Amino acid sequence: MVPDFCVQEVICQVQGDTIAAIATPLGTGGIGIVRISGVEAISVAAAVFRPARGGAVENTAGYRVRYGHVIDHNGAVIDEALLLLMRQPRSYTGEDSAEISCHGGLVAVRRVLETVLAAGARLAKPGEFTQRAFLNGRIDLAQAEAVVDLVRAGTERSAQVAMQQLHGELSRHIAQLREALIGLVARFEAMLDFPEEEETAGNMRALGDSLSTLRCQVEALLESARTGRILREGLKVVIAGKPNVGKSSLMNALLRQNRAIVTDIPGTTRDLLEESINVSGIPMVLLDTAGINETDDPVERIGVQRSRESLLAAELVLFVVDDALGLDQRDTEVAEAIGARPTLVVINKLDLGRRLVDDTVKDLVVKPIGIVRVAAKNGQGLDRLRNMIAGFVEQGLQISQRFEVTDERPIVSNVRHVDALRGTSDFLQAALAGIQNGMPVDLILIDLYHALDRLGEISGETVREDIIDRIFADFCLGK
Ligand SMILES: Nc1nc2c(ncn2[C@@H]2O[C@H](COP(=O)(O)OP(=O)(O)OP(=O)(O)O)[C@@H](O)[C@H]2O)c(=O)[nH]1
Ligand SMILES: [Mg+2]
Repeated sequence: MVPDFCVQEVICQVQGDTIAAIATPLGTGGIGIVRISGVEAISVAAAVFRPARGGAVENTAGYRVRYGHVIDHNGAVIDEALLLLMRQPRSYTGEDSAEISCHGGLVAVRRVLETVLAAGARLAKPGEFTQRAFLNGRIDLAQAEAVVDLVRAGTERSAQVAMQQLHGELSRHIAQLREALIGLVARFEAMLDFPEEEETAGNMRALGDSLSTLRCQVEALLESARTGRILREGLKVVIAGKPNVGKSSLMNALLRQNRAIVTDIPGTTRDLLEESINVSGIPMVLLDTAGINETDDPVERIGVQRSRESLLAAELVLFVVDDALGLDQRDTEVAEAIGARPTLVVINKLDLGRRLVDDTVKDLVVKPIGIVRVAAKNGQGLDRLRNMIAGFVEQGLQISQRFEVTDERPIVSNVRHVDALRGTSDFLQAALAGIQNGMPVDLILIDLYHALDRLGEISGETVREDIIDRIFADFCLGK
């Protein structure tokens, strides 16, 4: 147990040099905010800010807004502004901090920042404010990452997940799992110390059961990751089919804009076209591809290759066939390229006639999740298609939502966390296999120590420094 005064001392020690950055987006806007943090934050603020009603800036209470002017070292007025001081440890970074709200726009905020830098602060690196919050123990790594996710969230659902993580729900859950694992490790270690007393078959079985339960909990978190990833990055939906069936027309119709070039010449689309759309609050990344086709044209060949590659990562395929043209060998080839990915069959050009029988098309596909007739050209049937896409995602989401409600498991949405959880699960599995095969306790313990390390990476307890640096480098400036 660390005595309180020590903690206080640590907090004082990690007050870093004084950093500053513009925290609002660059561009025309009503207000711009310059943020300052570090051991001299308050004296830097005092050097550049003159309160309208006089009095020393240093004496201003925390969380009290003051009105005044930003002045340069000659006393010239740079801007009219509001100043807010936050004293350590009660600030975002845990250090003394100040925020100057000045006029927005490209020039005004930049001039205020320059004045602040001239008064002794240095320009912050991307993510440095949040990194200090992490180093000062205000938030753990998972929470810091949630800050980025929240700022970048493109839909309400993804923002909710990020907010949940920022509040520490994931961190608390991971901490519980870690505590349980530490408890189990202690029991294994006790076996090493007192082998005669502890290492009975019954004892081993009980420990194995507890480990197995723990691993199930880790796996359940991993299962939630699919939902989390979709909410963060969007479901990958690939539009595939032979040339000229109307893939690009379908892309445009779904986007409600003329994004892709449409012509009656087969082989119009040569490259992948990617756009984000939102179906019932669920983000999706829609990909239009070159028609899959044997061809001698070198450019089209590359396009076809890319189409095939994009299918590998598809989470849902819209397999477009042409109702007027009917099926041929090329459709079979497309179906083969799609393989076992969930496939919605879209029979296009409904307006030109009904040649295709549902079942013959469906039979081509390994994993059909539905079939729908549309006319991409005039929008017929598109609402049904949208509903079917949304239905497919909702089905997947419900599974994780059930987890969330009954077990109060948070959703994991970060690739790094998924990787750490997978590693944890693998090491737990190895330990379980060790128990089953009657391995010596010290060997089982090695796997458990690894599992503990991997689990601790999520909150940042056991993560390498270069990884921490990389995480924060991904932040925007001023965060
Ligand atoms: N009548 C009718 N024509 C359509 C429909 N959808 C697309 N077309 C026409 O079919 C032709 C091909 O459309 P595209 O959208 O370029 O087809 P694609 O599958 O992207 O073709 P590639 O990029 O060459 O593989 C165009 O002339 C479109 O106007 C439809 O619903 N009805
Ligand atoms: Mg096209």
